[in-house]
Amino acid sequence: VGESDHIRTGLSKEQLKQAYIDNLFYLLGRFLEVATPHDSYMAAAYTVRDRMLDRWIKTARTYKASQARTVCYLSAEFLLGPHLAKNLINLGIMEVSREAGAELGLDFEAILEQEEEPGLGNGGLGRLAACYLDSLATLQIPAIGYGIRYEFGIFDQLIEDGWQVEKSDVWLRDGNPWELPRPKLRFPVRFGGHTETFQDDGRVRVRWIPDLVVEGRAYDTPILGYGVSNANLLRLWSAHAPESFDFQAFNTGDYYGAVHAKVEAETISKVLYPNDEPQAGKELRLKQQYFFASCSLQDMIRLQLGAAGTLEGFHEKFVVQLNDTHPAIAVAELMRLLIDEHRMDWEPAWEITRRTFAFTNHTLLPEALETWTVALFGRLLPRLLEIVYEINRRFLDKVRMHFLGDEARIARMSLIDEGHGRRIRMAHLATVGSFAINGVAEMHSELVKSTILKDFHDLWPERFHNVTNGVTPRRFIIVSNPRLARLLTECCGDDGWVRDMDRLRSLEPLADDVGFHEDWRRMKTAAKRDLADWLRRRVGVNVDPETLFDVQVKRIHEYKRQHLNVLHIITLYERLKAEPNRDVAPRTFVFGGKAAPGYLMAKLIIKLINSVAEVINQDPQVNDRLRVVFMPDFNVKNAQHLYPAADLSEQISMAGKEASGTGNMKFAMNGALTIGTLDGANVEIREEVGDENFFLFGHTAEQLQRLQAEGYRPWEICNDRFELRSALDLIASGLFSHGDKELFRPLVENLLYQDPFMVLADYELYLDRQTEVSHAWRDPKHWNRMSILNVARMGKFSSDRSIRDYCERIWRVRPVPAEL
Ligand code: 26M
Repeated sequence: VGESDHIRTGLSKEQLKQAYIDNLFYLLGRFLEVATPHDSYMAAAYTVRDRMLDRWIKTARTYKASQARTVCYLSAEFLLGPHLAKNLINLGIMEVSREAGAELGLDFEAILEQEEEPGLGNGGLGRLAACYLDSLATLQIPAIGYGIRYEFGIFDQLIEDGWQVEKSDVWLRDGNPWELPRPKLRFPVRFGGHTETFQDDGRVRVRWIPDLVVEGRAYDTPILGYGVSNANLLRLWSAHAPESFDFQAFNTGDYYGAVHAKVEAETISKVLYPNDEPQAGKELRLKQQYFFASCSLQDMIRLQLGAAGTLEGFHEKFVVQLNDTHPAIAVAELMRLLIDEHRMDWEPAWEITRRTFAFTNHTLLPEALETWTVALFGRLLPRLLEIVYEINRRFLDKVRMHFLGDEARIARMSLIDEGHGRRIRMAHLATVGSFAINGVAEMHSELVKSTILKDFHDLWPERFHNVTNGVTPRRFIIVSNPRLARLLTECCGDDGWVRDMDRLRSLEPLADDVGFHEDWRRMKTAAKRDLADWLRRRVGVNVDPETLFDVQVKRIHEYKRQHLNVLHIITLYERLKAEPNRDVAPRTFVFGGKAAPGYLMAKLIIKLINSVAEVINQDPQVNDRLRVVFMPDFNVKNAQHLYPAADLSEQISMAGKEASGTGNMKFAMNGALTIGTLDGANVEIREEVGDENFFLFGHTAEQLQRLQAEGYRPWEICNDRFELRSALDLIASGLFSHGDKELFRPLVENLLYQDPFMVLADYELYLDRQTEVSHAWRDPKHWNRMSILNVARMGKFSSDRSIRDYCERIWRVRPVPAEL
């Protein structure tokens, strides 16, 4: 029997049917007639997984034999989204599986719907990591994703009485068929205690005596490439008490103490922190960071010693990308492992370390830059504090020499901020320990060099790079928008665009083709009907697919300015109330996004959106032309329904604040037009699609800076702008809060008297541009032309391009194709 005939590897319809029934029977103990939808999902998942394992093993063999450098992507978050559909696509068996399902009498869509997504991330940063895993595998790059196997991912969002309510995300409840536990792959991680020096072979060495040891256990998930045989590895660490604890308890009689230690150990990987910016340095968060950094490095060292028998040349076999500062502690941990555990001297250890790491910054917001108090850091990781001090001492000597004792600069660059109760600056540790530092969009990378890391750029200009973010067309076109995918394949003659998105340029000539416009309109309308159905069933609201779908979905943050969008809606509402027959383009406004549970202003913005929705949707004078919907529990699975249906994508952050944005890319590559500021990757999207196909508005980052420097007085803007004042008054009047004048006061007063993200400064420009959007909408031919050109010109924003940039400019790695 040849391999392709095998029940676990074959891709024909008959083989898939056979394998499904086999898995249903032998893994789930069920048969077709009694299988629940969840049983069916599990059997389907195992059927797909079998086919992945074959590729995975062969890939591992190929990589090992090639001796190529491995990219290790260290990230506290991986927001993968549902696996099943994505893996069917990447295996190239979506259609044949659908047919197999039909012949078995299964409801294929219902099976896909069963999957609970692994929400192991907050938003952009975690989703980017997932897109990069997809592209790494597709580009056949030897790579491992390393992270934390949180038992509870990002909370599920409920909306009750317009307020966000958080529910814990028990994603492992029904089992996870995509992962393989590796019980024998485990590493100890120490916490607390103290250090001692001792003599060893005439040299002084350091021993760390911890008061807690936690064990990290590996759980592996295969990550398939698209249309290739390569399958890479995502290895997530779960925290446990080492088995010896139980014996200790038995011996000392301290049963309670042992149980307590076990609970303490297991707490480390219990829950994802639901903030997308760090606040009050939480001890558990630092433990999580060190835990997964240490396990991952120990694993790399194991692999290196297994293959080469020596740690010399480690940096030639591994390159470690730090996804923001969350894993930056790895810089000090690799030093510790090399020096304390593998008895290396400082200089060669530092040489290896500095040539191993590269660091990506994802934010400029000062409140989001991670620091840890020396007190907490030293108590939890005493040996690592010593190493950080030594890295700093040697580094500052260099700075002193280079800038001849420029004391102010030395204080600014130190790894220790002495100004605010002594804190370790993790971005500085990451920068000093890396051979390359990058931002995530052109504008952001320039700002990194000129603001937060300016002093470092003065010292090492050659280490600074830009790699503009991208998103995977596999998930965000093929899985989420199959109609568009089919159309694109038809136009291009084949599906080559999926791996080479620049080929979509061949659509440009069709932008004026009447027949093609008809196809485009049909596709969009169908997607909008699907979304309308979904919203009716899931959210209980009716929307009209004929209206302009105006969508803003992303985490709720003041800097992202969802409230600017709301002010536009209220102004439209007031205009219609004042002039009921006024001719406005009918719109459906869709919002979605989670607020950090402790971020009160963000939660109040959600309440405001829902309150405005309640009033407007019930007002018969306007509700044929205005509708407002808040889609609860915005996550990857739900998001997939939105991108295909959006006409207008809201990317309206305060200029200079959004590092890149990636939702902006997902919308534009599905044919939505963007209304946006000159911020993050918006700048580059506009460059690519053309100024005339992008609704730009707002002050530039420099203009806003100048305004602020001159003394920004938002209330004065209000005095001049009647409609703005009136919109704020309407909120304050209690119209949207059943007469309660207090409810939204904090929000209104914040805008009037602080307005830290300059919403009011951009209000008028935003409204004017929105008026143009409405005019443009009235000319469907023109609108469709713009929409087609957006899709045709978004090739740059495939994460394949981003990963190629990393490979060529930073990692210096090449594809290693695996053969089946
Ligand atoms: C840190 C400490 C404690 C708890 C949470 C955190 C934390 C978690 C996520 C901090 C930041 C986090 O993410 C920031 C983020 O998502 N940044 C976004 O990254 C995207 C990918 O580069 C960009 O497109 C977005 O512009 C940027 O906001």
